[in-house]
Amino acid sequence: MKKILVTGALGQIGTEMVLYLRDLYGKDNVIASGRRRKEGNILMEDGIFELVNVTDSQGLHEVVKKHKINTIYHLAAVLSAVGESDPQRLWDVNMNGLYYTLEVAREFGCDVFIPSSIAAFGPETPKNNTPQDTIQRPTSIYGVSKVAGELLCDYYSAKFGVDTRGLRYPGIISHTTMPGGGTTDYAVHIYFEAIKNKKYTCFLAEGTSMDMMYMPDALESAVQLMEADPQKLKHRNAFNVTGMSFGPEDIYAEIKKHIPDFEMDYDVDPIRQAIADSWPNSLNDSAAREEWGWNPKYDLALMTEDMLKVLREKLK
Ligand code: AKB
Repeated sequence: MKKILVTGALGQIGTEMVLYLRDLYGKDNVIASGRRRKEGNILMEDGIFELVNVTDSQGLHEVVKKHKINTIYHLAAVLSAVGESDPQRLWDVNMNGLYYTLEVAREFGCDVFIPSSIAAFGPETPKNNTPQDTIQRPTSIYGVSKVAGELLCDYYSAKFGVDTRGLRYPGIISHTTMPGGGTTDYAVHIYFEAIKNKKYTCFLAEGTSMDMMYMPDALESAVQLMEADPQKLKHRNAFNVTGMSFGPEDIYAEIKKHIPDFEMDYDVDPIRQAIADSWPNSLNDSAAREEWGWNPKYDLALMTEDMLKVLREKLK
């Protein structure tokens, strides 16, 4: 029987991951955790929520012990754009948080899911059809923490036998919880603004292509990887995965098919633009497809249809 702890449960992916895992494994077997409570949030009312700051190893240790946790979905992290304004805090949360998680996993024999990111690549990486195994010299502190995290997971897996698995997530698009301070966030904001104001000012320039994925595919991919036969996995901790690749002008054109009077202009943020320019345009995810059957369901057209349908209801 799985007993799962989700760190960073109040974040964009965490909130939906907890609900998804509870559906699969049972409400009482999935413990949500975060560094503060958020009254009114569904996770405060339905199932167990524990206060856990991942930079406090003792607190993490106590919760894992108390609930006899055997699997950790470690989602607590500071994202790319906000990380550039406080690199020291990013390092503390992303690196010390991961180190304490791996240590507690080693001690209690837990399996660990840890997302890496397209940020693990850099300007010297081949930009198009980016291979699974290639140059990784990221220039953002977030990217540096992601490469270091991939390596640390490889180490814990080889040295201590901790079953660590991970995906290089692209930008994740969802309608439930807003992302907090990423470079790909525009692709979420644009849908909300299209419904609310029929106008959006994009902080990335036209032609900035990046990989993206719709939340249902992101949730399914994590569980699919965690349930995959270990004998078949050659790349445990850092699978390239993507659902689609587009730039601001493509998502704008797709939304405009549904909202003809939607308008978009540009006010480029140099910090986020520099980060986006250092990331790939499109990933090659054939290793994930071959080793554990990755097969995303949503492309830009299907995702846009669904996002607009849900948000129209929600923002009515
Ligand atoms: C970000 O933009 O920082 C994240 C990511 C791609 O890891 N969404």
